[in-house]
Amino acid sequence: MSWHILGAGSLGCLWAARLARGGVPVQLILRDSARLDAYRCAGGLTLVEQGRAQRYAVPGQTADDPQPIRRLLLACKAYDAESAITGLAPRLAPGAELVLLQNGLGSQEAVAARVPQARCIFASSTEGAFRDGTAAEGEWRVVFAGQGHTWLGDPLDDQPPPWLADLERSGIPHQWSPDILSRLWRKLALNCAINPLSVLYACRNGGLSDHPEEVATLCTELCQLLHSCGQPAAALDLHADVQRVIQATAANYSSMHQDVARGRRTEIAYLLGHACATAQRQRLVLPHLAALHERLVQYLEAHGLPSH
Ligand code: NAD
Ligand code: KPL
Repeated sequence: MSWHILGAGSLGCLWAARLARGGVPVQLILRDSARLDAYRCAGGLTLVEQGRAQRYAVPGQTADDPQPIRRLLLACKAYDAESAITGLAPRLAPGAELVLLQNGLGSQEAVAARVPQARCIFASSTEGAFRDGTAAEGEWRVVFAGQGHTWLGDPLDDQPPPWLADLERSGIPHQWSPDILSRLWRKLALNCAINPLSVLYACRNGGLSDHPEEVATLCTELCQLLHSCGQPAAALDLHADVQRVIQATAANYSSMHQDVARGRRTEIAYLLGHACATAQRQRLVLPHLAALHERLVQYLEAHGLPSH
């Protein structure tokens, strides 16, 4: 059974190349026929691993292709997920399964509400990849920059799907996680404690060691939020973990910092925005988190970037 992957970006291409290499049938869904033509002209996608580039002629198609979709990896940004699935909904076969690879929270529920007939599996990944736009192959050249792991789970059904064998065969490190929401909340909390400050102080993650009290206060409020959302496990030792990540990634710029530096839209609405909206819905007052959100919104607007 073929996989479809929507989003020929960093993670979409990383998954497509490995599935194809593992002998798993896979199709890439591109935005429109102009991009499909350009992709075909490039001869497929190129994955660079440990400095070695290899091309994979993964077949491409557009969203209006008539082929039914049974298994879909949604590999776009969180802010594109709902509209992307709306375009594909008529193609979903009965019993279709979707893997939602978006960072943060909020987009998964929006997608699931659009396609109630499909099983939605949420994913959280620590793998790292980026598009090497400077190369001749253009935007379909992806560099696998960071080994990591992908956790997959379904908040409504803890039975793992049989196709995890495809990931095994393709060398995609993964684990079925019966408590995927806890994992997504924990990642969201880490991102909320680090990414906005790294943007506002224009620093690498390690630069946050100069602001220990601010980080600690945010962690306290994030823990309050996690408890009030029924996610106490995601709050466990959050502050120590944030400090560990700051040290371990001291030389790196956070993903939000990188987006802002490149003039790209951020996923703020699904990270800090989602945290603040959830707190507000629960009438939970988290003043430092709210003030951080406000500062970030103003910063993004001042830099001509969407703040939602
Ligand atoms: P990306 O921007 O590199 O790729 C997304 C692709 O989706 C783009 O090519 C875009 O054109 C395409 N797209 C959007 N809407 C579409 C539509 N309707 N039809 C067809 N194509 C469409 O993004 P990415 O870096 O691969 O990130 C995807 C998600 O994974 C994000 O939520 C990100 O936070 C998360 N993530 C990324 C990494 C990483 O290292 N890149 C690591 C962990 C998590
Ligand atoms: O995930 C991250 C990101 O940059 O998005 C880390 C490194 C954990 C910082 O929040």
